[in-house]
Amino acid sequence: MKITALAGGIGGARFLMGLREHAQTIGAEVTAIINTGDDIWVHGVRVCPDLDSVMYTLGDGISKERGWGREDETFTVKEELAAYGVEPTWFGLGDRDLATHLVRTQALDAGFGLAQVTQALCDRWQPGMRLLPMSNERAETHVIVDDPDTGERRAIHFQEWWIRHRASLPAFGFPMIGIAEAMPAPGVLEAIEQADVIVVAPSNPVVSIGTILQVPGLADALKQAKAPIVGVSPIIGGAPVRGMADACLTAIGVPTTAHGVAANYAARAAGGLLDAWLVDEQDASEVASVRALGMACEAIPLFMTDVPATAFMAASALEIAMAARP
Ligand code: FO1
Repeated sequence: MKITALAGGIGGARFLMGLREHAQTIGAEVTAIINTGDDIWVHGVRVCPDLDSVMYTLGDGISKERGWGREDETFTVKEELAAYGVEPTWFGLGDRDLATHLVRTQALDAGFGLAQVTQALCDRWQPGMRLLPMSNERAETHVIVDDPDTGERRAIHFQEWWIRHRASLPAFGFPMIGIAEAMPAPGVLEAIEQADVIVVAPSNPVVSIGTILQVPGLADALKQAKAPIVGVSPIIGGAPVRGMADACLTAIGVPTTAHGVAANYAARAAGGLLDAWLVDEQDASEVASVRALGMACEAIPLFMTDVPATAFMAASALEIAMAARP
């Protein structure tokens, strides 16, 4: 069986741990298509936060307390850069993490595509699945805000909004600079076409999954896929489990509910993405209204408390997907 997942960073990485566990028990192979809209050039190196969060998490090198960057990390280079007054001082560039960015940047400079570079980095980390960037091209999420100092409305990089401002500035849109010229990375369309099941991880629906869906050709490939597509709600009890998906959903006028996110993705029967949707038991009251959207829906425990719990979520996702096969 071939499973293809769409995922972003921290929440996506945790979900992929469970999906890998379950895939190993059923002998399935997994390809994860990862959001690269968060990517950024800082201090002369290319940083891919979601690819790195997934790679480090699956490779057991992640900082468990932060959910990003490396465990046993130090920030000496960051301190030295700040001593020179070099911006952005708000970006948490770790010393161990820097090695990943240096290797990636040198390979990109040598002309290798991000998909190839990711595969090379994974030779070390052995994530137990194939990790693919959504695109090799640069398409960076920006956020339209009112500048807190001048009051003028302008676009800032997603990372500045997320890290420097903790997503506290009201967002008026999430333009992806360069998305029109982006293409699905090598292997992405094949992973969608050849999948037996496609799983949308409980990542941020706007700036992780929504960005993947904006890569030209990708959403159409999903709509035409033979595989059923199942999503896992990132919203439980009206709130994101972690991260700031609520700030993003509000910005695009979507209610921060399990139903609201399902409606935003929409049912494939209605020209949208999903054949099935898993919600947490706290949101069981929304199951009927999600089914009314034209997709299958079940309520199960969705807190990713540990790998076995997450593996159960993954198993349940595959089960409801196969039952909802279009
Ligand atoms: N998140 C923070 O909250 N503060 C940081 O300083 C920070 C640095 C950072 C460096 C590398 C990296 O791969 C991720 C980093 N993140 C940081 C997380 C990142 O901003 C988010 O994980 C994603 O972009 C959103 O999913």
